[in-house]
Amino acid sequence: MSEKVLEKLNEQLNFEYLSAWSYKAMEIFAADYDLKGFEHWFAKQAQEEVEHAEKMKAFLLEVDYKPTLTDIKAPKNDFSTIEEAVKEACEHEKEVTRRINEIAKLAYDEDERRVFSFIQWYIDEQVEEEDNFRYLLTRLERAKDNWGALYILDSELSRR
Ligand code: OFO
Repeated sequence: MSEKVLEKLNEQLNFEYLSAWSYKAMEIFAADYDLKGFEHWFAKQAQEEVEHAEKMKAFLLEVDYKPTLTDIKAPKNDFSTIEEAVKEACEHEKEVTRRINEIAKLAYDEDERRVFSFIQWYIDEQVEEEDNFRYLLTRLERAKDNWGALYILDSELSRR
């Protein structure tokens, strides 16, 4: 199999852990900000990111490539508002989509059909990921400094 494609997938496996790490930092920020719904929501999101990484790990092992874990860059820990944290998450997800698309393109160019097929799940998943964060950001932008609206949203998020 193309080493180049597998290395790229391994790089993404590490990036998925970085996503989990970033959302863990947002979970802690939300907890410290007394927004329990957001705390819960980010905790779930971090869990999902670990699942994304695990799925890649399993695939790489199945095709006889041993995954390597690298350093994880410290995430941003402080934000001035919860809106700023969610805005940062939105940008992060756009970056994930860009990277996933890059893997799909490389797999296609290298005629690596198993990776091309495998990565389709992530392409679809990113539609939902970006939509979730955009929805949250829109609601936050509309709530602005209205704490009543923010608490309604917070309680909604605790049901994720
Ligand atoms: Fe793994 O999708 Fe978000 O980052």
